[in-house]
Amino acid sequence: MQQWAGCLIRRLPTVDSTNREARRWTAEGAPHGAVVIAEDQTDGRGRRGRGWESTPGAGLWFSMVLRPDIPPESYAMLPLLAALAASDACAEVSPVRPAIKWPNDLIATGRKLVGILVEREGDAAVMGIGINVRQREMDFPEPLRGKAISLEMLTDAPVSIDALAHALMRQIERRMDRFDFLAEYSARCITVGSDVRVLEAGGAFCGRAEAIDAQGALLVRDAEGTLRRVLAGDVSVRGVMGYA
Ligand code: BT5
Repeated sequence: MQQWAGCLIRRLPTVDSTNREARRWTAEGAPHGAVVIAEDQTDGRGRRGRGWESTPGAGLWFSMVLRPDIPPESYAMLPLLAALAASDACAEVSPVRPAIKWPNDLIATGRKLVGILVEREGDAAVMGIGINVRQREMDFPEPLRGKAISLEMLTDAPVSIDALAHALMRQIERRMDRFDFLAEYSARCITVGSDVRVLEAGGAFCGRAEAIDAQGALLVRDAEGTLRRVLAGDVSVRGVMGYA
């Protein structure tokens, strides 16, 4: 049993976004490890203004408040920690261990299974994780069909959303307390060692992803041989999720 992760759990039938709720709660003093779980999100959020499709009752829509004792530059590692924790939590409750694509997409059979959104709220952070569990192909809106997948589509066996939530809390706590997961993350991340296309605010470039540094940035060798540090940006991996 974990010590602090899930010390308080706010379970809601519906909310705009569990991340927003956790941020409001953080501002009111929610403790380290407090969790918000909703059955439905009316305005589930992705990164950079994108949305997250949260089929009611069909997934784990989860946010945890973190008040970690880490230096500010280490906050960028939190999405990576979330990816490892979510991948292992899926493997605890189902036969699926999703692959990790830098920084925080979890994919299986080339489709997106999990989305992660970590946001700062004052000195704290909110770690938002969405895991598709029960959806069938037709439950996803048209643009996501063929691109999104759920645990039960992969296994054809029932998966307990509650057991998944508890596995996730344990996995987050274990890694937060040690905070030395870079080597493990690098070994398990399919982006490292792959040809990638990086889309940044200033434009796009292609190269080979060589490593991840201590701040969680992706180091990409471009066509001119220059090693470029990618902190934020959308990275496509050749051969995965539509990038030929
Ligand atoms: C993410 O953004 O993947 C972060 C999603 C985080 C969702 C969780 S749910 C609990 C917590 N509360 C929130 O409000 N958010 C967090 P990004 O990398 O920007 O990807 C967003 C894109 O993923 C969308 O533009 C769609 O293309 C795709 N997408 C949306 N919903 C999806 C789903 N259910 N399954 C797979 N892909 C989806």
